[in-house]
Amino acid sequence: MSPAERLRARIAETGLVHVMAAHSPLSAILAEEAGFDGLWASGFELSALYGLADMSLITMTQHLDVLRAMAARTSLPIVADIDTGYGNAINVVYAIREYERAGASAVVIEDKTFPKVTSLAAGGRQELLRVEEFQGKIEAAIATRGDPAFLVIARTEALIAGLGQSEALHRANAYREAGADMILIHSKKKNPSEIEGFSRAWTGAVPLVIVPNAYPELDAARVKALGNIRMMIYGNYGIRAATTAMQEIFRRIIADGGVQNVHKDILPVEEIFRLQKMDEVKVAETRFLR
Ligand code: SPV
Ligand code: MG
Repeated sequence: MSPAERLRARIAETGLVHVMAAHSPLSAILAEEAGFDGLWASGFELSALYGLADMSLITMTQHLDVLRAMAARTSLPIVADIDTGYGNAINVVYAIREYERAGASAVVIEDKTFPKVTSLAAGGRQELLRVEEFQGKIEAAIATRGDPAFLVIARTEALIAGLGQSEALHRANAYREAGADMILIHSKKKNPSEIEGFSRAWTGAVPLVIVPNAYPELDAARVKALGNIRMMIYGNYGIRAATTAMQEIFRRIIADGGVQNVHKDILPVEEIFRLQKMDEVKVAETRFLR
């Protein structure tokens, strides 16, 4: 089975897959060891890793390089966050070829104009594409994929743009008609009311994807009860967790005037050796170095 087929099979088998954001091969390895079903090659996380705002500043090449490196180090299916698809439908054709070749099993394309503005920022300038134009981008993605199991997920930012549920439903239906395999519905409201309302109103034939960053109380049990959400993406938890740990430890090293205290509160280097598969290197050394 291709990774994309495995992702589809896992969705069918469990009814709800848990996809963890990753911004590096190491974070991808940690997500796989923790037991997630897939990886989210998050634009937000990679932008943050570069110390940049998530506003189409990272190039497709930079994103592909990290995705390829993640695919080389894990066996989990990767859902690529390709933002707006890097331009129009022609750019989408090129992007789909490149992402499939790099090892992605799915893409999420959002209906904002390029350059996109990150969704969760207060007062973000959120401009949406004409529905017909975005349908063309979805059709381009579907027509281009080589593996029919490769998932094309259409993301509507109608709620993020403040356009309300009926516009979100209208757009989601139009994207489903264009062939989208799933619809990602996003909200920046601090509670899940918009998402729960959308899910209850959604009678479309394709399942939903959510990214519960702004409304963390919407856990798997509540999601399962809604009945039509099949994928939960933990969209910025990897970079926030890593930043939490580094911020605390770095500050303590300065405050303590050395590493004499923090060393016992962080992983020993042997654990990093394990993640680097140093054991395999040792075997190869014994075998080949003469
Ligand atoms: C990302 O992780 O890049 C996302 C999710 O697209 S969010 O940042 O919440 O828009
Ligand atoms: Mg993103």
